[in-house]
Amino acid sequence: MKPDLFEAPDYYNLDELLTDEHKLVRTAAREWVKRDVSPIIEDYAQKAEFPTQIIKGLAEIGAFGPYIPHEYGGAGLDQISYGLIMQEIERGDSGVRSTASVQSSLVMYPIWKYGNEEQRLKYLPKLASGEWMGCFGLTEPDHGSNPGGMVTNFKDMGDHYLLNGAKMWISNAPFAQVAVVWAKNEEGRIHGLIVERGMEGFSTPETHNKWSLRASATGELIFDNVKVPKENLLPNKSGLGAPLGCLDSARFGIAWGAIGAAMDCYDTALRYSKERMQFGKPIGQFQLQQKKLAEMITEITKAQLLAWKLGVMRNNGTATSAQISMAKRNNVDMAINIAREARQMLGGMGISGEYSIMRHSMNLESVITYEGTHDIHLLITGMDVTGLNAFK
Ligand code: TGC
Ligand code: FAD
Repeated sequence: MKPDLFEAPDYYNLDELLTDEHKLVRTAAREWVKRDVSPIIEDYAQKAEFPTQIIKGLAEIGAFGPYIPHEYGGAGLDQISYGLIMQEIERGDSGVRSTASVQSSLVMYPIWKYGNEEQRLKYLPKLASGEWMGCFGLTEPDHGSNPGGMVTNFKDMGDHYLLNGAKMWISNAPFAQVAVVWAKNEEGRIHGLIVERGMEGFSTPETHNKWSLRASATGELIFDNVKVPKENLLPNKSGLGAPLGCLDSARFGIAWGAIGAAMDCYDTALRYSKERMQFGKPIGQFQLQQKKLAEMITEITKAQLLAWKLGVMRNNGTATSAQISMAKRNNVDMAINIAREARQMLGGMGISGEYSIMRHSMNLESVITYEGTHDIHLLITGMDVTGLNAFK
């Protein structure tokens, strides 16, 4: 892969909206991505392998639980810092950002918010340091967009719970020590359970043949009469709103992350347009190529504003789930369109692993699907503005 010469676009001087701490956090993440991710990521994507050696670095830049309080090992940062870290990591690769999103928003967040103090102290510091990695099991083979229909279930056996069922498309599953799993009790109420690798009857087969998010490990979670200790139930929230609350946090991170992927594609295409000569001119001098670049920087700038304002609302606790949903949908859609246009600007080189664009483009096909598909998010906004529910 070519050397990483990334320069972040900031067309509206949005840096003025950031604090010194935001900029420091972003610089640390950006430098780490340049040093430890960019040089190796294309190789790992080609091999369809997650580079486990970067786990320590992810922990060091605060990517595991950025907003979890210090007392539990987190970085104690605000939501905009969390967003900026996700942006920088996804600038390197969406699959690496997935690993960090899952660990932070889908594993640490529910343990922090829905767990008891013993659970927080047992799991969060080890997850923050990367000593343990986690995964989040909501999606099932027959229940993706409609997680409320899940069939994974647990029975109260007196001194333990007996868990049965299966989850699929689970990021980090093949190497996670800890899984936060959503299952129904005998009354059909959804609860979160912490399942640990090594429990009898629990297996995590890896999913192969992915053309997208190849540097992220994806797998199934299979529960065959798994005895889960009673103290592993998350006691403080139940019902579908519990897993969906975690998704709010992860979708917020994705709204920022997608900007990173888009910025990388734009920056690569802009640089290429000044260097690549055709018809005796740099291709950036042709109006059609300028139109592409002009539209890209416009859309990136709009997405940056959306993410920043959402970060302010997350910081003061006023962001609604529907507002988060809109930003996830808009920003991922923006990024996937920019990746497609940027790829065309590089001509044949656009499909080569010499550049990051094709990898981003393929990755974003997962990002536009997971954490709620584009269509599901359109329907969430539709429901919010009309008051009419398309899902019922
Ligand atoms: P509905 O009846 O609307 O809601 C059930 C209960 O949940 C509450 N609720 C929420 N709470 C918190 N945050 C949200 N975003 C919430 N949305 C809804 C709601 O108020 C209600 O509470 P209560 O107290 O009245 O019971 O549920 P529904 O069954 O009609 O479904 C609605 C729908 C379709 C929007 C929802 O299920 C949905 O979002 N589906 C998409 C599924 C999804 O996003 N799956 C993601 C799996 S995890 C993943 O993809 C990780 S990728 C990780 C990576 O690698 O980065
Ligand atoms: P389906 O729900 O079957 O949807 C198929 C199509 O139907 C979509 O286009 C959808 O928009 C459309 N559709 C569905 N319902 C409606 C409707 N009511 N109206 C209109 N259109 C509709 N899940 C986890 O729990 N944990 C993870 O860590 C995780 N990681 C993932 C990693 C990857 C790489 C991928 C690809 C997925 C991951 N997922 C994870 C699962 C992801 O959240 C689901 O794939 C996603 O929610 C969609 O579910 P589905 O694939 O079953 O599609």
